[in-house]
Amino acid sequence: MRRVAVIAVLAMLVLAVPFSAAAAPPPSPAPAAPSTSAYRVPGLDNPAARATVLRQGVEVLGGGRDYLEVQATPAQADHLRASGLRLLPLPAAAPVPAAVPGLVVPGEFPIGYQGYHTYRRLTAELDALAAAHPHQVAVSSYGRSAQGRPLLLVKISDEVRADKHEPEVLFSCAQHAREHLTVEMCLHIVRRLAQGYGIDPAITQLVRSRVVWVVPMANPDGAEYDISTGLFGLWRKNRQPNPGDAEIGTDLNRNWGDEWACCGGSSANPGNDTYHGSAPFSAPETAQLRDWVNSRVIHGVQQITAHIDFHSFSELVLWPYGFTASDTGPGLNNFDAAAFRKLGEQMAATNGYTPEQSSHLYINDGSIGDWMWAQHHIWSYTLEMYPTSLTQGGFYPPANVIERETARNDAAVDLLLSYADCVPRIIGARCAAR
Ligand code: CXA
Ligand code: ZN
Repeated sequence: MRRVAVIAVLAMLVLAVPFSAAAAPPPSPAPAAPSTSAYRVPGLDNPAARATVLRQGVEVLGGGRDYLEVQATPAQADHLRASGLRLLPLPAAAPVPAAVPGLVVPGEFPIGYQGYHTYRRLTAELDALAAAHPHQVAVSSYGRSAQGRPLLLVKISDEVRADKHEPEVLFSCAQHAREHLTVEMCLHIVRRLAQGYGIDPAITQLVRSRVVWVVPMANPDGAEYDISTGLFGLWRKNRQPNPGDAEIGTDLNRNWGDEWACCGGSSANPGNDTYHGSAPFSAPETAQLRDWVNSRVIHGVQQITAHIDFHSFSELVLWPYGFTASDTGPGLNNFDAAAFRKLGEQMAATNGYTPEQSSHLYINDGSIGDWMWAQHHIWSYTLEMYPTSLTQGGFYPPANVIERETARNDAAVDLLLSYADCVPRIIGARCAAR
């Protein structure tokens, strides 16, 4: 019934009938959990207090060293209060933008967000960049999404058509559908390297000595779904059906094959936002990105040495492992942990983010970073972008922050690129000659 009403409203809007914001359709095309509210939970400066929150099964939206922002049902909120925690009410996680009457266009970003790129606009801009810089930028795909969209891959190099023997660095964005600011981050990286090459000496030097790969929208079906009504849907997962279950989607950043579903850092319930999928790499989006990363092993040597997976929000620099609270783990010794920490701290010093091992935020299993390290010893970081709180827009900051908040990471990106020949150099260690 409601669906019919929504379609009727949208049909009217397509006919360009203005309407007041009060008559807007519900913000979420598919509310994940009925009657949940968002709260900030302060005072979580120790693992025990954080565990109390996470045990309730609330949805974590963001957080820092001593707080989490969560989406909770009334019953969960009561439990948390009963265990002595303070819950500060927050604005809705998916804002209904623009209190002024305006047009809502299905499949487009709302008013105030039109600087963001839909999949179609992203493709067009990348093609234009490749056409303007044919020797430095090449656009291809590493497969297709569950709904058949080409999964975009950008290569940037001084001789993009050659297979050069240089350290390779990967930047990936938007595994999570609603984290649209990260798409802008990846696009910013491509633009800056392409347009700065031959003009800015530091950029020219980086592009000459590295091969840069960019996956600007790892989850295009989810990103498009999130704006499909013209208002934000707070969608996180991909859009793959789950056989035998009405709930849609897998959390791509719980679907990677290292210690998959091992440790309570993901959900076995297809209706949950951190559903890990039916098996490791059950999502076509992760399986094909895995295959492509594996294909960069040449003569037994993985060419990619360093990686950033961009997320939002919380302003954090995170590193493996996520599946264990321990600083070390299989294939990750004290020495590796020290290098991860040192470079993470140095990146954080450039952008003002908070650096920490990812499991210290919360235990997460099946993430991309754990797999990149465990499988390939790629120095993989997760950057959680602006803002730090739902009160500043959460997943949906307005488009007027895009320029500032993407440029904010330029120095961190350059630092990772500059160490990509030998990350342990940062703690004074040496690397084997390539
Ligand atoms: C994250 C990612 C990778 C390792 C540790 C933590 C955070 C990320 C997530 O849960 O996948 N947070 S987010 N963007 O809010 O979903
Ligand atoms: Zn994310």
